[in-house]
Amino acid sequence: MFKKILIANRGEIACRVMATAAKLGIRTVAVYSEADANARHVEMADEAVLIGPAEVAASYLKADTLLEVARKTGAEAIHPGYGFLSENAGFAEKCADAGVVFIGPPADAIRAMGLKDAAKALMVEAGVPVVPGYHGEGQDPDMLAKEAEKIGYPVLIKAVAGGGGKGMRSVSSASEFPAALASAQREGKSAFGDDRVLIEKYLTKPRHIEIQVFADSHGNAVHLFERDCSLQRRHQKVIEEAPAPDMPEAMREAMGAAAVAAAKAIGYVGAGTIEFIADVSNGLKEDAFYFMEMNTRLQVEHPVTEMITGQDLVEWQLKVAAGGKLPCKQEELSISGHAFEVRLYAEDPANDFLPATGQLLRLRPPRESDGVRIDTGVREGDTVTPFYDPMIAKLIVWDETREMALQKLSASLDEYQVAGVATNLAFLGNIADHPSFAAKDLDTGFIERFRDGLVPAPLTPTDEDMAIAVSHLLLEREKAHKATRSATNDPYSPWDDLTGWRPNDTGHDDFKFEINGMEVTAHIVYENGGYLIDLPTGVLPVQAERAADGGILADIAGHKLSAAAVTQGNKVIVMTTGRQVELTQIIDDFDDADGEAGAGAITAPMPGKLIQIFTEAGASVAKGDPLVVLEAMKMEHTLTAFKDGIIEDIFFEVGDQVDEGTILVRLESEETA
Ligand code: MV4
Repeated sequence: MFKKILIANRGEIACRVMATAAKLGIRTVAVYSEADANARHVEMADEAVLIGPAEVAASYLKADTLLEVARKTGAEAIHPGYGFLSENAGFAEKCADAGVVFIGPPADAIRAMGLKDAAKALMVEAGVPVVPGYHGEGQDPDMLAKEAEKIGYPVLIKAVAGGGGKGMRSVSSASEFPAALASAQREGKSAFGDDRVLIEKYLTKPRHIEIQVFADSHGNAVHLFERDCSLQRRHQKVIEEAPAPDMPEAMREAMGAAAVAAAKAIGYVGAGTIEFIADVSNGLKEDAFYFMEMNTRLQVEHPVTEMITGQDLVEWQLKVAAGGKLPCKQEELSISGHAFEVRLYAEDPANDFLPATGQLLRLRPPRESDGVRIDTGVREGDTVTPFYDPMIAKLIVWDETREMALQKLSASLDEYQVAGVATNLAFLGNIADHPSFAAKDLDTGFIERFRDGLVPAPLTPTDEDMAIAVSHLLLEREKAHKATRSATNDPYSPWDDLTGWRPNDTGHDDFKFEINGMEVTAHIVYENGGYLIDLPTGVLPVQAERAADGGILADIAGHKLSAAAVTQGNKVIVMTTGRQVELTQIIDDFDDADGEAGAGAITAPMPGKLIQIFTEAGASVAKGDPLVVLEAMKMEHTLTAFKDGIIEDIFFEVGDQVDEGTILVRLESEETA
């Protein structure tokens, strides 16, 4: 076995590979870009080497740099993860030339599967079923039109170099064919530099079912059953599961045998996936599945296979790459229970799923257990940048039956807390809770079909939400007082009493929110170590304290609940089980009753060291002006004025270490100053 490997990747997959390496006693070398200096995968590795700036072309895709790092650190092998260089035949070759083992298939196997028409021809030869159609050399438009007629409409035109749906056009009748062909050719040319196409029978209700295969360099090959990845949105997988619901045993055996035959036909070694498309207009049938393409890498969704087989696929990869035999024979492998994986993304479902960036102000995954697994490359406080895939984590659940696993998935999603950046968490929850998903009404059109019921609508804050938001603001204020007092070390501080809430002089406070375009005032009166919150709908007694995990333990009129909240500008994001709601605070007077840590304060968003101060007491600043620079976790964070005003006070000096939530600067409105 290797003593040391280099992981030529980042994020969750780099961490995933390192977890198995650690288990096997293999040292790891991480590589990182400037944007990833503080990333989890860097922290997990035994050593890490900076390879360039944030842009992937200048860092994670630099084949020569990676090989140079492997040489310098003495890494014997390179794990490419997925994406990046994982399916780059040239890189696999370069590794071989440099005497470094590429933990993946031989370059020839990658090439054989790179072009759709050649791959399809190889599969036909190996006896693997392919979608009826034309995948020959000829590209004359009239000839192609005749072939389409022969296949029978509807047909699908696919660019031979295509992938991810690019260069793909469905055609329902002969009259549409010429225009669709021209358009597929144009897209193939511009996206892949290749305008050749193939034509297939168009399956109108397909399921994406893929088989995990594994081969070693001793001529052995097995499959590890199937994954159903039918739930996709624009060719992005959203939920994967294993085994495929309602798959007849005869079909499973036929698909497994076809996949092993496919792997053997191309001299495959390592982990691979054979993607099939199954026509489900008449349910799953053992003679209605067709080869689509082969992915010559470990896939994002490999954990569902691990959960149902009990195998560690990265361990298999490492053993096979080191020249060993497959850990199991086919007859030693079996399916146990059912697993789901969901991909938690930083993206905004309300905004056409646009990728989102920002700091993960709160990131609390559900409790991990035998049946609940989280694969992630980020932690609370990290930033999702625009440079890389915006996946935050994969949540994988397992249970004895699909129904039980689905319930566990739903409960785990409800437990997840993530705020600071828009995510698809609620969208995933809506799928997990959808009756048609429970009813196994799966095909690649599911998400579009139920789109309106799946894309979450923003929630209107309830009284309880307001009570939690106010509790959060009060607790933050409390913490800031304590931090400021201990930092300034003023023995005569008026805040010496550490018990109960610290009311202002009048013993009450007002917090104002904008709810559905209306101003709603929450009037607070402190009482019995808690407070009464007077809302338009009535008065609620509230007790609240910080939980150990930074959440809030609240008792709202006798309803005890555990919640969490984060402040982001004038927004307070409140999280309770299965629910997240955003409240907008109206901050119109910085010097009124909401006191010292009210909106007039700039607080440290995380613990860190002050490394620069741009302003001074009495200075006039404009909204957006930089005030101080906080260095936290090797990154610099410039805190700016959130509005025009006058600096009333700066509590620290350059070099001071401050806790999260500490007031650093007080900013007064010009008019009230
Ligand atoms: C198809 C198809 C229907 N009929 N081929 C999409 C990407 C590429 N890998 C193959 N794809 C499809 N090929 C025929 N003959 C429907 C799709 C398809 C699809 C396939 C798998 C998962 C999701 C999909 C979403 C849309 C279309």
